[in-house]
Amino acid sequence: MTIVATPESPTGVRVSRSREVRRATYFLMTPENHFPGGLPHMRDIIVRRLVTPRSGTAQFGQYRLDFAPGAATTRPLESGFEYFVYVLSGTLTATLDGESLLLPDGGFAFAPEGHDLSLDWQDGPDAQALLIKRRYQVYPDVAPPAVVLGHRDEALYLPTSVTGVDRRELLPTDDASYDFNMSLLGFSPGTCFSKVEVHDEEHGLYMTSGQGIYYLDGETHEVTRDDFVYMAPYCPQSFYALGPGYTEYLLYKNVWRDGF
Ligand code: UGY
Ligand code: MN
Repeated sequence: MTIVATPESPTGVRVSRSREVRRATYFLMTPENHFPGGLPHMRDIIVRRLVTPRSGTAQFGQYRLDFAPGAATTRPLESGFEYFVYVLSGTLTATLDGESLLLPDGGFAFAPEGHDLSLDWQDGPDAQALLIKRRYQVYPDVAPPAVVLGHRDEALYLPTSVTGVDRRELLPTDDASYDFNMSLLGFSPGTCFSKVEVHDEEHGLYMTSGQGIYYLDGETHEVTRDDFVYMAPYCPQSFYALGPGYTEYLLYKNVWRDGF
């Protein structure tokens, strides 16, 4: 395959063409392949399906939602699922069980299964958000999770084993009621994980800033802003941040269950 360096990336960052890749244990999808689509009851919202269970292994859906002025869900999101929404840019109104709340960029909301969530564009420029959709995995004698609302700026930085690598958790990680985590991982230029991870959990990774090299199951790939990476269970993975500037990604990870 020929790799051609080009300055014409939609994100304005100099990257190589032909970066899309799909392997048995992962895939990388760049903005060129964030195909616009829709879902019922989402008026004027462009739905870019980044991963769904149709990928073969993923047990969740992750979408980028683009809201033009006036765009809105015309009724609460499909019932029978839990949802997490994170605003990338612009402002949304999230209505949760009838109560409305402004979500500026960096704001997020978690709606457990059985709670109604609607999303509307709010005044201002177009808005973009990420949405996670999945079936809640009930576990005997574990209480269902509660609604969570917040903003990235309120999330605590947790220490990691590597200087220059930060981690912020947007959902409780020590409560087995929550069957997935959403984490913001931040990297100073030149930092990297201290090992290649292999674990039972799967990931949906969305690059929110910066760039770097992702090691995935024996190969390395350039990743940059607005790229999406799906990692199946047991996909060997590691990251090296290049800079310039801070690199960050939002990471989905299923937790507290064992897949039976
Ligand atoms: O928590 C994680 O599994 C995380 N360190 N993985 C990753 O960023 N690929
Ligand atoms: Mn991991």
